[in-house]
Amino acid sequence: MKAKRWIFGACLMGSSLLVGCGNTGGDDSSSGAGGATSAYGDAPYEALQTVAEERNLTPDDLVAAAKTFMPSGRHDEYMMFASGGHGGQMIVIGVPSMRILKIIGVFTPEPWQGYGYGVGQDILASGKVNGKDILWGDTHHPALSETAGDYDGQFVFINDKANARIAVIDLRDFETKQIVKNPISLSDHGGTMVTPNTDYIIEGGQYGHPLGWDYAPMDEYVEKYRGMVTIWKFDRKAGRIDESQSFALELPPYWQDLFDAGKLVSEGWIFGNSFNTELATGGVESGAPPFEAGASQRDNDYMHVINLDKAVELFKAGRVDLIKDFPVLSLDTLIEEGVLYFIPEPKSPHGIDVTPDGAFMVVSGKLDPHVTVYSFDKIMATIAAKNWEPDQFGVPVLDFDSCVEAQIEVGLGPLHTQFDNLGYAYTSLFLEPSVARWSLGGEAGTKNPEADWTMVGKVPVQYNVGHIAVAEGDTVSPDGKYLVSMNKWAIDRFAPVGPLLPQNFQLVDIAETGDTMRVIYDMPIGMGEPHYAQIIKADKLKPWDVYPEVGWNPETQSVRLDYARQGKERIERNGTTVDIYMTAVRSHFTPEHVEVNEGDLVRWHITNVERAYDATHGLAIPGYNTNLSLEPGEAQTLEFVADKPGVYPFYCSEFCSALHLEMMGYFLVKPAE
Ligand code: CUK
Ligand code: CUA
Repeated sequence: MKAKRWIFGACLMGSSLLVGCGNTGGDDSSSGAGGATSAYGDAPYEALQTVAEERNLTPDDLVAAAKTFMPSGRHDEYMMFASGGHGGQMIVIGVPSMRILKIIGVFTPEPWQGYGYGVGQDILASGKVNGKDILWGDTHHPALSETAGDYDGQFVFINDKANARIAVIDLRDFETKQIVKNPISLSDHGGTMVTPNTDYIIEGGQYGHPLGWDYAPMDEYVEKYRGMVTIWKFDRKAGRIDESQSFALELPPYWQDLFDAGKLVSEGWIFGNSFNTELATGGVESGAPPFEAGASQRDNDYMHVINLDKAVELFKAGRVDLIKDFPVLSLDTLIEEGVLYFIPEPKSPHGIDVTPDGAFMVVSGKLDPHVTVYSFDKIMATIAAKNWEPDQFGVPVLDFDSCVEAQIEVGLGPLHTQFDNLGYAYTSLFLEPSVARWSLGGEAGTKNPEADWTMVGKVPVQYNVGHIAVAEGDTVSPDGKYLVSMNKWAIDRFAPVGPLLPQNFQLVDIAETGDTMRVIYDMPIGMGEPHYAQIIKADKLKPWDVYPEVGWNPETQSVRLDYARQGKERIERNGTTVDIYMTAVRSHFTPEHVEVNEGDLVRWHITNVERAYDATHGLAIPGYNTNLSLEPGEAQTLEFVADKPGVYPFYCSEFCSALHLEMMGYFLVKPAE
């Protein structure tokens, strides 16, 4: 037998790798997974072997393929919500198949969903900055809504680092419902993270600047520049952030990086990390150290420990200053009332992650090969003992040794940490690049065979990993099983597509204990630079098949008052305002002729009156930058001035039926005399 005939070799040795290989006849019970008759007749395993040989696949390749292959019609066990980076969207991906299911327009117009071309216009407009339309965002951290610390599948939030905005996406229809602009900050990064019952959404700042966007010269950095964290109140019933119940905390102008919310024992507290406690202000052109050196001089930066419950109390008691009409708890108030504490953390950290039991906070310094684990109990004891020294702003800096539980050497360039169901933590190592697995201590440490707080193993990834995401990894009870490594560099992984390469999401099988971790899939992400993602059990999501009622307005999640009804289609003129009431159903628009005069204000109300699953229609109007996606039941209103005379064939942009091409009409704009 030739060495490459390994499949049957394994089979003959009694391996259970190939189910039923001893009987490849027509017997349903043994001719393959699910017992179906094979399309390859009575020799499916020979066919598999031929493929393996022709394509030079190893047995490991075949196992990886089997683990990630999703047969037609079968659904993934998990769904991943990944940021779209500077593409400004959110990407929904099935796990383990890594198939893209949807790209949700968030800060960026998305024509396929009609988002920003009629529908969503108001939502995008609410994200204006200084009255300017900002039609992109740099999305970093999605956060699924939680109930009692567990993803509940109702909402997902995401930040825009570039403009300090937060978006709310409703998972009943997977559409963006709200964009909130931070009134005092131009830059955010430590968002979004939610508290265990999604009462609050956390948005930390990033680069220090005068709060409220005022001007101050760089040499007034220490006096005038500030950091911040904003606490947005989420109204779950309304499905919206309630800006009137939201507030911010003034922080020193260290660059706040990421935040995480306490849970279980640490619920009511939030934790952040920072870099540039050097207060470097750059200026390489005039001989000052460049930022990357200036901000990396000290051995320590400061972890931020914030008593959120107390901050909320102070806000409710009115202990705030107003900056641009937004309530802010001043640094002095935070210090006076014992809301804010710092703890030294190793050099230039990136990321902070609270363990599932809420007992430990994990920080890693990009320039330090360790992860540092802080104990919540010890932090509380250190605060109670007043074991601190003030920093230059007067914030108590707690004694490092009294707060630290463990330091574990994991490797070069540690960034972000995730947790699983086996009592392991995983830390991305940007420089190696690989993902390290290490064992937790405390309660969680009893779930795996290793000693507490020890390095267990590593899996190399390709290449330069940023965040990692474990299934249900940010909850109080992670599922483990799968980890996705979000790699910044792809170099040789995919066929070249010019100098701009896709990012590489690698799926890692982490179901076994010890140092066994296997990369089982490479997925190119050809849009934006996804930073973080969260992975939820798919059966927690209960999206609508069709909108609950005909005439539905997805922006408000309620029926429109004056939607276009079937049988009541019409065109109404009132002076120079023309209201068009139109319906769409397979395979026609009613009415099909719409004539207005040059200069008329057109209000085009259109309803998809279908009740059939997936019977979506579009409305594309040439020359007017318009495309709607009308899901079954959806009603929309477009408004524009008919400023250019002509004949505009409008049409349905979703291939909805055999007569879809005929689903069109004429919009005529008659020239003024
Ligand atoms: S960040 Cu991009 S890899 Cu914005 Cu959370 Cu770390
Ligand atoms: Cu309706 Cu195509």
